[in-house]
Amino acid sequence: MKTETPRPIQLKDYRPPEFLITHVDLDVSLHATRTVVRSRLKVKHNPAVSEPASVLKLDGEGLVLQSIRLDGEVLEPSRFSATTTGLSIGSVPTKAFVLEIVTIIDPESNKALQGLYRSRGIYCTQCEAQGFRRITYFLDRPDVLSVYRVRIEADSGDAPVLLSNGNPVERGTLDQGRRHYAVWQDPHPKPCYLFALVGGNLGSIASTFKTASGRAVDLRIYCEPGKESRCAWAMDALKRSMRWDEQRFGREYDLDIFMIVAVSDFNMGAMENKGLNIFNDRLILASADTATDQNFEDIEAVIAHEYFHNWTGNRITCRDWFQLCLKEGLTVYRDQEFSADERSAAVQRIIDVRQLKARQFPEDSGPLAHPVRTDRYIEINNFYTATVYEKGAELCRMIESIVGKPGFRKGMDLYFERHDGEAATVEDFVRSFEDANQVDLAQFMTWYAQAGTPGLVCKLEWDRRKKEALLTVEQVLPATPDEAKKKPLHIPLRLGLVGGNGQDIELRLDGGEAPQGGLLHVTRRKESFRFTNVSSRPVPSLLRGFSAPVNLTVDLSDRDLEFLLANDSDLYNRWQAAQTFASRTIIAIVEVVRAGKRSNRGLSLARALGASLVNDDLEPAYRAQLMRLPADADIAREIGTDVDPAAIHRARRQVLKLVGVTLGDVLEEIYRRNEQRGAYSPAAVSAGKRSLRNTALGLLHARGTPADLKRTFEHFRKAKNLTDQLTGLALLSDTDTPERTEALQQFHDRWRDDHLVIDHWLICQATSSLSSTLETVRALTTHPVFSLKNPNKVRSLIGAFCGSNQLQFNRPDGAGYEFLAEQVLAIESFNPQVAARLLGALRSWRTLEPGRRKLARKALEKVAAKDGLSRDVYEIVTKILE
Ligand code: B3K
Ligand code: ZN
Repeated sequence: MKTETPRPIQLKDYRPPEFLITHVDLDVSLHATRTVVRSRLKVKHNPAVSEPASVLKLDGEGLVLQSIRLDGEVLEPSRFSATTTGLSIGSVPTKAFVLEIVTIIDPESNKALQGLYRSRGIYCTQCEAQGFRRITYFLDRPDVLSVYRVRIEADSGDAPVLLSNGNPVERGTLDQGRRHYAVWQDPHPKPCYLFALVGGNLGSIASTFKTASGRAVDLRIYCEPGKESRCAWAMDALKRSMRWDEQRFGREYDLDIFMIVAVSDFNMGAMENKGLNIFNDRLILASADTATDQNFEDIEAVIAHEYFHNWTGNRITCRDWFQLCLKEGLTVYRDQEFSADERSAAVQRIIDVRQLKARQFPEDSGPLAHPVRTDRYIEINNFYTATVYEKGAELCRMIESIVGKPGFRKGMDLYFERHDGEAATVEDFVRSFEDANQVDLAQFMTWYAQAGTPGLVCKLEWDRRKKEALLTVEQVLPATPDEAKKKPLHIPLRLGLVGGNGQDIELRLDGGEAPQGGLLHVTRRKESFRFTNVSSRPVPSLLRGFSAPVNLTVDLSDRDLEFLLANDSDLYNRWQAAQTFASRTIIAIVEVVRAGKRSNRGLSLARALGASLVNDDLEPAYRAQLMRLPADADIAREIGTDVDPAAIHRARRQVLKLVGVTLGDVLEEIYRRNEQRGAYSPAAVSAGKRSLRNTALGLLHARGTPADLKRTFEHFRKAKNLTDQLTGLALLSDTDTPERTEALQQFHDRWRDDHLVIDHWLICQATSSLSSTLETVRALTTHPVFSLKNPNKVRSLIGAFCGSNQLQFNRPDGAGYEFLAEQVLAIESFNPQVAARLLGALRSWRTLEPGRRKLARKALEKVAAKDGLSRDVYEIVTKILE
């Protein structure tokens, strides 16, 4: 059967719902293969729709319908029709009515992990975006808000813990204790995508939190029995998040209990269900020997993110899925701010921008480009993207720059005041900032509607005689597949002019005005700004703090970059200067390498980095960021066309080695000085020291001497925490040595029974630069620790190979692409969402050199040719090939 071409859903077609469901009473009787769901819905016509409809159309997928009653009467088959996508009921009463529907579902065989499914024996749900329709017939759209009462029944032995949203109201036993039940009531009206249910044999830890107004909230984290001690960090992060939201945004928690459940099979990171967050267990469980510093950091950030959704997403939800950035972009902005406050603001900004450039910029410049508020989709799950999340967060940050921090808080307060309990739109959000601050954000709205990363081409001319500096700024707005001609944007451009003494020159515009906080508002395609009283030659420090998500071009010499790296008062821009210097150096070498010659560039870069490396005024975590060269993929993105991943890899290696050799003594000293003393702590300061030390180790390792190899192996062997152990393992895994074999074996033997730690072992092998990597990855797909059905395993092995191993995935023979196509097709038959995401690894295939490009196309065409493709994969593959 050939798939029917799926039709896109469009924002312009949005209509308010004809019916509302005010109350939902669910009774779920859990059984692994035959769960019975009885729903009782109070339905009414939507008063906002003038013409009352007579046909009620409910969404439903994969349900076995048992019975329907309307106002207590059994509905005859002639009154309704059920299809594979829903249920239509004709001639419904004109007044409010009650609908009772009984359906049966099979959680055990649900491998798409949407709706109700079982993960290692635990029943759990994932309803966002449209999973609720796999549990019962419903108006599965975010602008239908209902109050829920949920009764769950299960075998007492199979599922002693029964959870749902809201507050617990009742529990009891049945059938002489063989079965039991629990009833939960959630007083806050919510869309069905925030519904959750959990049942299983779970361990837990408990704590309490006293809110600012003095209410005690019961906190619980549930996990696989025996792993409770690994939940402590998550609990700590939760309490810090709750406090932060009170202090920074005046937002208190609003139920008596807040629960988190960690499960092992989860399509993404976590889910913000009201009062009952469900998490991928890799984002909950952590201890010194089972989690890396990065894991600890991720846990803290995601706990915060999901908790913050309670206000931005749950109390105020989205009117429709096109408004996804309203909750996601804003909540990412909030979690980034939290991390900046909890850790180092400068380092946090660098991490966030690095990620934005690595994930969002390629999306925005390729076939999958879409506006932050997308206006069409075939499968909404394909739009939980870096553009919606990370660029969406940048849009909030730009609003903050425009109205100032206090103005941002005023706008947020007004947003909560106006829209609490509602399903809102991006317009509602932006209007709150306009009204609270009397600013006009009409032009700014274009950021939400226009895809593509703007280029900002800047030029600074200094007139020594007049003591004036003229900055010209031009917006270059590249076409994207959906739109050729673009409008100029309102770009907040933060800048400084650094004088010869290394100090910022006081900014004064022609006309006397001093730009507030160094912020210029660029609003036209081309404009210029004249600064007066500039008595020494200024070096421009533009886009400080990365004040807008743009590609900056400015003509700076290597010496200017070195100067900024040493002097810029904006720490973000110092780091940016180092990155620009490094990528410029590597790209120059790539060209020489491709011409078959050798280059000896890189010494001045190494020396410039060396000067900052010994600057003890800079915190270790920051210095570690400075020393991290742009990744292969960053360089490929900078090059942009005719990309040869092998040449990039070689050039980058050469620079790594040169830095290692040039700064050897200093690096050895740093390595020695920062050794961990005392017990492990995941806190930012200790993690920062480890990060610097491990960066030093990597650079020393790059020199490639036997002594360096020995140091790396000893580092691995003697490690007292997983961060150090894995740093060693990853470096060894890149070498063709007996040490590699031994280290991998040791790690495997120690961790094979720990399904989270062993994922790192898969990642290390999948990201190795050895030419045997693809064969290794293939072999690992049949290893006992691997399972295609578990998304974490797929991401750790296949995702890491295709997404993070530029060199081996892009083998010149195309075998990497073929492997991806094969895996995507295998996975999509049961989990289309995960398969579609994997395929994104080929989104930049058109930037490759012709040989690889041809082979990548062939692999994509193979995927596209499959009959009966899921909507998820169909949408991605057709766009990528277009
Ligand atoms: N809102 C969820 C993501 C749901 C993804 C559905 N495909 C987690 C988050 O962003 O907080
Ligand atoms: Zn989110």
